[in-house]
Amino acid sequence: MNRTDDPYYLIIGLGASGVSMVKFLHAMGKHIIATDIDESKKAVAGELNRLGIKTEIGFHDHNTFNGAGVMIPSPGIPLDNKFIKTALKNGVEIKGELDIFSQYNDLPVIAITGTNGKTTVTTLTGEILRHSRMRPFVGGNIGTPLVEHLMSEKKADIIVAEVSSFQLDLATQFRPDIAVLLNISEDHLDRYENYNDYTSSKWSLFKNQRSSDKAIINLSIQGVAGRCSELKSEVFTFSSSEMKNAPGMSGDERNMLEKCNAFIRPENIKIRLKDKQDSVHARQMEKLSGIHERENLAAAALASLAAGSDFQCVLKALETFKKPAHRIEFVKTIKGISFYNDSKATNTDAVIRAIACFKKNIILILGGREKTTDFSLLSDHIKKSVKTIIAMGESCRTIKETFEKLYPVRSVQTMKQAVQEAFSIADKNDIVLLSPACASFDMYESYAHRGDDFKNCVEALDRD
Ligand code: UMA
Repeated sequence: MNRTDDPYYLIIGLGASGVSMVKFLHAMGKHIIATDIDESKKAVAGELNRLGIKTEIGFHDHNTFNGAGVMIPSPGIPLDNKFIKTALKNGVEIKGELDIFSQYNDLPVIAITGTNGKTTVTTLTGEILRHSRMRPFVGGNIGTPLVEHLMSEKKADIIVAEVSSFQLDLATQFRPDIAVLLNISEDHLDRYENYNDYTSSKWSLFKNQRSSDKAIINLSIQGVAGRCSELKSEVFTFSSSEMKNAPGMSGDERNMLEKCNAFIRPENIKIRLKDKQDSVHARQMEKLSGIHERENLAAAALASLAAGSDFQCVLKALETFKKPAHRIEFVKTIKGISFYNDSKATNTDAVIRAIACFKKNIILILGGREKTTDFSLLSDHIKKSVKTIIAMGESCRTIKETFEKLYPVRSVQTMKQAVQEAFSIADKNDIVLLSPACASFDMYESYAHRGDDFKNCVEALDRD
């Protein structure tokens, strides 16, 4: 196909992101072809065909890629995909959903990224803004693609966007008014050449910001002082009191810590943002108990205050806030054994955070699809608190090889077996924690699907 004669948009992938993008660009009168490698997308494609959109399902075709004017891959599609690479060599332009969204959006944007905690902070920020009588559209990596706002009849006055590194990798125009970086730890190393590339992707959230924009950043992120000195935006920081004793802090980092805008201590979080100054006390944040959860709260509070909210609204939102499911979610206690679903823990840092919430006696269910994960990062934490590891999924063998000389490891094939095995070896007051450190796609459609299976298996135990 000759590109100059027929410059269509090629939407690659018909998951949540691709389908919304197709519908949006179609509504904007653009010429579109959509493709998905997965045969099972035929039903979705049928719906698009009825709108007059051409689809190629179950295969990708070099001709279609090479003939496109612009290709828009879904965030989950690696950019070293051979069809994409060849089309790029042939001069086809590539765009990501954040830039398409920015092109048409005229509302202020709060964008939230980080390895862990994005969904919690995005949700809580949305809640605080709602209490402030604002009408936020909450979307992005959290599940509702951002372009849905552009098609919605519902009035909004601010966008709260959860943003992933995959989305950032194709962002050249995206410029959030308020950008939040929660934390960075090892993740997605199957997609990035190395940890440094992943880190750079996260920091790129700030790259288009101007001096009138705001950056909200966790001081515990490695190399934070150097990175912050390069930002054009106004920087606000949050930190936990534990950082005071952190080894290897530079003089600049100590300086930043002295001046940080939200300081987290066991008894309270002291927050000050320009003329706004107050504290959230421990009793007001019982639902968010771990250090990482308090960091999430500090970040959401700062983002909301920066967007014009006030402390009363932060407190009101906290009263009604429910943590999103699959994050250290209490399921049930059966015969004194408590079950927790932390299926969203798809990297080692998230597992470390979960383990830290329980003092000891944990039976840990680990495993799934690996992302070139270094499981040994868990060793010290497992040593302190984990009685037995139950390994499942594609990474079962790697987990066994990493830990079996040091700790008891049992391998299982299914979630049902994992739950039954855990229950059979647990003593009263033990914790059974599903916190896999892996993606779910070897056995499930998503982490939510995996978490639901875990919960169903626990419920089934209770019925037996
Ligand atoms: N596909 C192809 N060709 C390929 C490979 C895949 O056509 O070579 C197709 C698949 O068959 C599938 C589609 O691409 O139909 C999947 O695309 P996708 O993985 O981007 O999934 P979406 O359903 O569009 O979901 C994406 C985000 N997924 C990822 O980034 C992996 C969702 O984040 C997001 O909620 C959604 O867009 C809406 O914006 C999920 C996620 O796991 C929650 N994110 C990662 C994370 O949080 O760690 C980054």
